[in-house]
Amino acid sequence: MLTRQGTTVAEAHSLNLDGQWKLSNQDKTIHVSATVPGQVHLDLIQANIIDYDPYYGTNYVKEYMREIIDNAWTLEKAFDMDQEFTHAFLDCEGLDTLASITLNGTAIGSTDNQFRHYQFDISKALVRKSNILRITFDNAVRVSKGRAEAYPYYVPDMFNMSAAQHGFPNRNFVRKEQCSFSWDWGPAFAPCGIWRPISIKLDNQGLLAKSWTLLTSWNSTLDGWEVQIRTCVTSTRDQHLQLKINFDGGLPNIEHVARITAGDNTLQHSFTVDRSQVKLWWPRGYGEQNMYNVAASLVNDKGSTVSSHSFQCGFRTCDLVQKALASGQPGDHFHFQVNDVDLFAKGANWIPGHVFDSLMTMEKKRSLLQSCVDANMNMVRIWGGGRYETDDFYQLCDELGIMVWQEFMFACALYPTDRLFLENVQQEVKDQVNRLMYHPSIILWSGNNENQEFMVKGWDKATMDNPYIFTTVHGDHHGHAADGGHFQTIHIHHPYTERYVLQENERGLYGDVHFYDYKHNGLHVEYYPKARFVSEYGAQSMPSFIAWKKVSSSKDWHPLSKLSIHRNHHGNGQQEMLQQIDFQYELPSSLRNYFHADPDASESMVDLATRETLFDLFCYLTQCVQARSIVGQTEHYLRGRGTASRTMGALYWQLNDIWPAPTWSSIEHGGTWKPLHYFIKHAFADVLVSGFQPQGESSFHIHISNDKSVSITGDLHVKAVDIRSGHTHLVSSTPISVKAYGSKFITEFDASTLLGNTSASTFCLVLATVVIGGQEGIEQVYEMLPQTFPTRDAFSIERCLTDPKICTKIERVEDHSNGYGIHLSISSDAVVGMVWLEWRRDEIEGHFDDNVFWLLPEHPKSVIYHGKGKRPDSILESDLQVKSLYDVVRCLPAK
Ligand code: BMA
Repeated sequence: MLTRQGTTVAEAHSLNLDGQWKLSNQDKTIHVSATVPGQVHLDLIQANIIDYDPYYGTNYVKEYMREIIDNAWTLEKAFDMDQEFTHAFLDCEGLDTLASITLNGTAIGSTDNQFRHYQFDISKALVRKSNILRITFDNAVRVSKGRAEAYPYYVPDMFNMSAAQHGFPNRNFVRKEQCSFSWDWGPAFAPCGIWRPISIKLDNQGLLAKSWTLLTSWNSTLDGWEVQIRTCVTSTRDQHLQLKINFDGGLPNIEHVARITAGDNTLQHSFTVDRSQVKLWWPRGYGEQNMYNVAASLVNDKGSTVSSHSFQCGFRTCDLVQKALASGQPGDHFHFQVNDVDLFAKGANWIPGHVFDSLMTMEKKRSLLQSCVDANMNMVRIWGGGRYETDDFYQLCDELGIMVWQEFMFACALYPTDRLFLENVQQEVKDQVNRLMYHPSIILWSGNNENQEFMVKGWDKATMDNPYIFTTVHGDHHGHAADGGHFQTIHIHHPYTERYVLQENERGLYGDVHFYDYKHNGLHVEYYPKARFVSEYGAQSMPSFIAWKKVSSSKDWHPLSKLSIHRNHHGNGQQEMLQQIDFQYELPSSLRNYFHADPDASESMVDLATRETLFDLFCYLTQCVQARSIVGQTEHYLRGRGTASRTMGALYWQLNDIWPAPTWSSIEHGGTWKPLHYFIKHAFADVLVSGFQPQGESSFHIHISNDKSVSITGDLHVKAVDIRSGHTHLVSSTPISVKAYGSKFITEFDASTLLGNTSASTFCLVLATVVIGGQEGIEQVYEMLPQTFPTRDAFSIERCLTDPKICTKIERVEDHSNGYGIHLSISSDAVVGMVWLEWRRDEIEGHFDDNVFWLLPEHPKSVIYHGKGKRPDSILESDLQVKSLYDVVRCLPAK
């Protein structure tokens, strides 16, 4: 059960203002009911003023969508105040973004930052009966544009210059979710509204606690854990206050008395907890996620508890090791060390899960994070172009043992550096760090996404012409650079200078690396960087056709249709996916011609039913090539741990989607796993058997990576499988031993050894199985994802000409407390590649334990589907849709 950070006693002295409000536009032609927290768009949908799905087709660029942004919107709430108070403040956990607030006609304040927690003193304006609170939101797109124009120099923001994004420029001039102005995977809605809870907080017997923070940190001098607790209070009088801190789990209870004065005070108390008393918090796979409940309260000099607050905290150390390598070797280390253990970070990048944040429920976040766990990840990177997540999100990461690389919300741009802007940012940073610092899962606060790279590499000419202007603090106001005044230069520090100025092949020696290559075959290992830590790498794929169908109509079902191109915000993305398919699969020429045809001409090439089938196959093929490329790259990084690259992190781009569109995600909007997610699950397993062909060699190498805390010993069995006959023959059995957290080369085979007993001259499948004798004599079997050999050439799909007659059978269905399992067996008459299972019924939600695999004749495979929630009635085999490479051959266009 989630217990979130929360205030208890103060709740009696507060008024929750969430719930129903009224919404109106600037000229008062619209009056509708509104829900808070929320976004104006959602209220307009609820009231049927927007009577279509903004995510359908090209609706997101409809004129009315842009008019909503142009308007100013007022949210209004009427309420009575029944409780006694001396002090009151309006507590706004998040206003998006440019808000002016009045209470009973009196101006209370204004806001200019979506990510700040604003508190306004309303002690004088608040009355007992019929209060009217009004919050008006200005147009963020217009205001940011005005600021950019008035600014003394041009401050570039890369991504909005791309027409393919159908978005707005100048996002860097407003502290608002940067991708809400559009991104290369997302639409521009620039929503506004009260997006986080809002309430009124009242004093309790003259005392009002405005905030509570908690930090646990290791103090080597004291050889113990330092716990620091802080609360900011406003008091009507001088008084003594007792601060009480109660831990569970056998940790000491603390009482501390402090004298405060009338007005604002900060009460802070630190104490040490002995190391022997604490059970450490560990990332998943390394130990338990031990957490402690902390209840803090303030008791006044009359013995009454006047405020209280609770946290759930953990104890762990974390270092980002960046020391130089031993003498003579170039570069620095770059890896995380938690509780003194060096960790390989396995994970993905997290983006906002919906344009309208209030639709991104906790249940959806939980399901995504659980999908990270199910795919053996231990880290997510909260990318800097989105939003800081809710407390519950981080609490879930704490509980699941998922480490969080948390960025501040700046991405792919340079930013103003006048004092007003920087002060606003400084406050944002304080608010977010104070809110979240007690979470053990947050192991890094990172400044931004790719801004230094933007600067140093000169993505915009302006940064080359005058780089220093962007790293100098100046001026007191927006639009007024200091003239001759006090200048302060921000330096771009080591290792970022080295990381960006070195030659391409040396950059991986410092810091973390982002790597994208759309030009070459994604399976070619020689293009992957040899780097310490790769915090982004990725390739695009389509969403499933099932998902795409819901946002499109039949005329859009072609790889190069207007809609396909419109919704792919990465310019040239559709062509690049077609090219990757051609690199990796030798399609029948008629199919290839159809995919590459002019979309209008393609309509006359096939009938509607075939068009639908072919587009479905296109979506499937993009997902197959994405999975193969990205898992190939991931395995390269995992093998890199045991090499001179010293790779210790692989976070691919991107975990999730903001809407249904062609993007880099491994989980599509709605939660369905793409093939990539299933492949990643194999790659990130504790023990990985990884096969690949090194550059320029015809031999096939096998590595084993062991991410367990103990060494493994066992045997590696390698078999070659004849694709045509399905015949399997054992090539070799090799004893293996890999140390804890190690990775090493085991053996290699030349092509003739592998192909020896097969009828084919160039292709076979390689099956590698490691059998590990466990301590209790338990055997574990790991299968390498079968790869075509040689992987370096396109696999001719026409090799799969035998109809495999895939047969699926539901063996049994079982209900669990919060879901159900469907046990399936799948068999085939011939070797068949990339067998992909999906349910046709929307109400079946969950994922398979394995999917997208090679199936061998006479080797039926058992698969379990883990369904969420209540099991739908009568699930049948016919509800299952099965695709494979054989379908690609079978479904040729007529001409
Ligand atoms: C990186 C990311 C994102 C982007 C992705 C794909 O630059 O940081 O900004 O979406 O690549 O282009």
